[in-house]
Amino acid sequence: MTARLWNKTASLSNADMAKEGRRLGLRWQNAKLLPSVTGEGRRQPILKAAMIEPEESDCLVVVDVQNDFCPGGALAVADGDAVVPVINRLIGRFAHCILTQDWHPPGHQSFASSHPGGKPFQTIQAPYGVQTLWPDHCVQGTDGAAFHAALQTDRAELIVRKGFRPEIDSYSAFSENDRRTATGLAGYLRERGFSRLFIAGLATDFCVRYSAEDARSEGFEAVVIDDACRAIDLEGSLAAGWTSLQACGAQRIRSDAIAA
Ligand code: VGL
Ligand code: ZN
Repeated sequence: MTARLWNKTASLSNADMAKEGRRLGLRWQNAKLLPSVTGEGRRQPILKAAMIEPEESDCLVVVDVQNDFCPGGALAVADGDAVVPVINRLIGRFAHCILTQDWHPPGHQSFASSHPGGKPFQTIQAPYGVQTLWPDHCVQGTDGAAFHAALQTDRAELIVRKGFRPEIDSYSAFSENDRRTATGLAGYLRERGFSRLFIAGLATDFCVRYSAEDARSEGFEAVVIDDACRAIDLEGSLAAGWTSLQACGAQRIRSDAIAA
């Protein structure tokens, strides 16, 4: 399937077309510059860019779409529930999908309430490095830890739970915050033969970011679906996240780049 990106009256340079292709998250190498004739009879460039058609070796990774990260939840991400319809459409488009679930025991080390005088969003020095303190959230078995009720979870082939060790937080779906303890996901995905991961969910600047970065270090292609994510954005963490994602070779696309 192709998407016609451009058919304006003004002539556009190849560079501008490439820029627009990138803005829309389309792969320039799949794009063709075609001459055409407008109503005014002038030849105009039209960018025809291939939409992404999910393949057998692609897996959609849906990160932490849980009640506590949605409005009304303990660690609500602004507009967090807006990702649900977008992700539901994506789940219908991919042959394979997995979910992650933040899953903390009561009294978890990442909770501000576990530290005398600790305040949410403060940072502390954990044995493994700097750790942000959070409000109590996603406690195992609670409604806050459940997936958003409207999320279509039926076709998920795996649910990865993370953050269950009392002393270690885990943002990434692959590796806990000590950067040593593996969740086992890389091995699972490799054994399943996946090579490209499409990542969506909450929050862009924490669990989505670190999952995508670790996906890259584990040798997977990583594609972050921007409008299927929402951010916490603590002191510039969203901008820092995108910079870091770009540096590690993750792609950033919009969900409408994935064929309907
Ligand atoms: C997350 C903070 C604490 C996330 C999880 O899912 O991004 N953020 N726990
Ligand atoms: Zn957490």
